[in-house]
Amino acid sequence: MTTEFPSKAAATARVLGSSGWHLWEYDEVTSTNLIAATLEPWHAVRADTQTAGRGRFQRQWVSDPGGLWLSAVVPVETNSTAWRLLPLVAGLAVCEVLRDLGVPNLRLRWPNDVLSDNRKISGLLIDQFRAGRAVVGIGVNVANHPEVRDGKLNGAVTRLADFVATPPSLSDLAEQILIALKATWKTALDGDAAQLLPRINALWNLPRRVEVDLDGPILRGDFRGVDAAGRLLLCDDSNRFHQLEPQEVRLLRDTD
Ligand code: BT5
Repeated sequence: MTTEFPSKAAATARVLGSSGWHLWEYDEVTSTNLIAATLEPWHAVRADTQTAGRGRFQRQWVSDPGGLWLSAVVPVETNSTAWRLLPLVAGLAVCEVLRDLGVPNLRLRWPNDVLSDNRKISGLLIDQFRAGRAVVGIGVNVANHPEVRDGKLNGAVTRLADFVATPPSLSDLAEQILIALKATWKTALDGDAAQLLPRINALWNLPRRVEVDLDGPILRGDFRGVDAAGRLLLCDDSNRFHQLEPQEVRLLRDTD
């Protein structure tokens, strides 16, 4: 993956109050994750649109105007416990900000989707371009309509404006999410991930029947949440208990 420069350079990064975040804002980029790739920790990139927004496995992420397309650089030791928890800790931050703004029935879908009433409102994509830091890509539908660009998304997506008469500006929403992310991520970095677990596990709507694709073998059973090491906990239909490393799990499908 090559890192890129935006079509129109932002003049300077805006310092976000006392949070320590620096926010670079652009009109249009390929992907905010690629722009953030060369930045230092606690720098973030927001763009009004992305021409090559990405999901996992090189899936396309529709990034039409009116949505929040944000990438935040955070410090992390590769393969540490905190590293394995990063998608969940970031998802927690996004969920809590959206909940406080008034989005109802929020839940996480393993590993990186945020749903409201089973419709996707946000997706996260973690990249690592350099040792010691990760890029947390966060897409949130705010007032945009991705289903207009991709008809397959009809009925499967929702947006902040469906619930909140006057959503915050995209810059303000970026700031709120960055502040929440820093708070949750610092807790994980300090080795206190266990403190976040009840908040993360409350977001799966447990118990939940699932099918887990281990890149070939399929396990069926009850999803029991995650543990403090970031492992997915599953009790299969033969009553066997599994602690699955995140990288073992290609897909977790709800079956209820
Ligand atoms: C994700 O991937 O959900 C991660 C999306 C991350 C997007 C952010 S935006 C800022 C940063 N820069 C990037 O280039 N990416 C990150 P995944 O779980 O693979 O889901 C992708 C699937 O979500 C697609 O195949 C569609 O089905 C669906 N999708 C695409 N655009 C969507 C949208 N705007 N809202 C809801 N669902 C969408």
